Amino acid sequence: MRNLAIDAERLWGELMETAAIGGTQKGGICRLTLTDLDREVRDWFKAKAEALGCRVTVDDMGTMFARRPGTADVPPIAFGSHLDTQPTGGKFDGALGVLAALEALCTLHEAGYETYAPIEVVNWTNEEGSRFAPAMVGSGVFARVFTRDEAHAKQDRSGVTFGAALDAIGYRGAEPCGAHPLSAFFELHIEQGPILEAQQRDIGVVTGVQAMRWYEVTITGQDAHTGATPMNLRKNALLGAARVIERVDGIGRAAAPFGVGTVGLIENKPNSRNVVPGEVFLCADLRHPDDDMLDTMERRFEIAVADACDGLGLGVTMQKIWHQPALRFDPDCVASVRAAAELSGYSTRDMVSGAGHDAAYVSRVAPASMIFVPCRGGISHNEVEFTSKEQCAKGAQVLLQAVLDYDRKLAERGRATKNG
Ligand code: HGY
Ligand code: MN
Ligand code: MN
Repeated sequence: MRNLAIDAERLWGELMETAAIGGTQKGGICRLTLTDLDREVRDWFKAKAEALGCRVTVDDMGTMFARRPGTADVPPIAFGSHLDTQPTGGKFDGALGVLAALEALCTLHEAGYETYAPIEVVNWTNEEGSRFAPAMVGSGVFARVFTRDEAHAKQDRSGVTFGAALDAIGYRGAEPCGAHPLSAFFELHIEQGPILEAQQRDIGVVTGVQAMRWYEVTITGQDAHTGATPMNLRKNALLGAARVIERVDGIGRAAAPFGVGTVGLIENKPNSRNVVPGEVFLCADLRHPDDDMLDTMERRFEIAVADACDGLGLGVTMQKIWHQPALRFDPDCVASVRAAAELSGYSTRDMVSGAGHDAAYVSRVAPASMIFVPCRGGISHNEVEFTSKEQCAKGAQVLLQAVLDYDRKLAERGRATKNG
């Protein structure tokens, strides 16, 4: 087990190869979920996994499972992440987790190493939540947080439903999402923040994920002529939105050092140079490691929206569309990650994830944990996102060894049960 080592060059080559599927001028990736580009990278993943002798299955949310058999008839130890990206995503967010798992499985295959449990690489559908909100909807249905039907009915901003988009790329599988027991799940991901790089640590041992909530707000005023309408007669929805955006930033700052508040999506109608805007749609994102503190932020947000709109005679509707509580990962899985990093001789630090990940939902139905590697300047959800070949390789090596460590524990438990 000790001398099993992933192939850093092969992993890097596949990261760069798949980054070209939806590659952008600035070196990032635009590969939104359930688009033709998503289909293309899915087809690439399926072909690679089948070439390694894996059986690839797809569930009715489009999530893909590539299974390598083990010696025991137990649920698989899974590892993976997502292949969809943000519109201005980077090369590593999600892709590193799927391709490192594929690389680890390839390493086992080439060594003819027999694991106790089956090993399964997973590509979760729609982790980003950019085209279809909320985020992590494939793993969310898998964990029964959302129903399959409500997920399929979600519409993108042009009115296309999730279900129709899934059918359009031919990835609506037969397996009911969630009818797929797992012994454990491990996810490798770039940190997407500045801590590991600043502290020059190789590996983040992720012990949990912070709480996060999304709110959709529609502010209504009145379209009017920018030249002929006196200032005191206006109902300017965009002015109301500007005040809300400022207040959301203030709510994040007031919850320092861990609270964050952002408005990242806004649609202004009619968005014409000489029309006072009559309607604005925006989405607010509030997060904090502590649920009670996030409740306080949520109350402040509700007050801020009402204040901003009442003061300008604007109408407003608001709907919370995502509510993900803070969570802690399974101690046994976390211990396997820690043991794997120590075995590999890498420096570590424990951390709680600021970003949401599929492992967060999977942890509701199977023991799970995560591994982080640094990213340059802590920048992610940005085309300049970068993690070095060496850092990717260290993460993949820890992922491989963590799965083998957990597999050994499962085998010991299996033998103990057998011997009664
Ligand atoms: O929103 C998130 O944290 C993740 O990128 N889906
Ligand atoms: Mn991600
Ligand atoms: Mn992301």
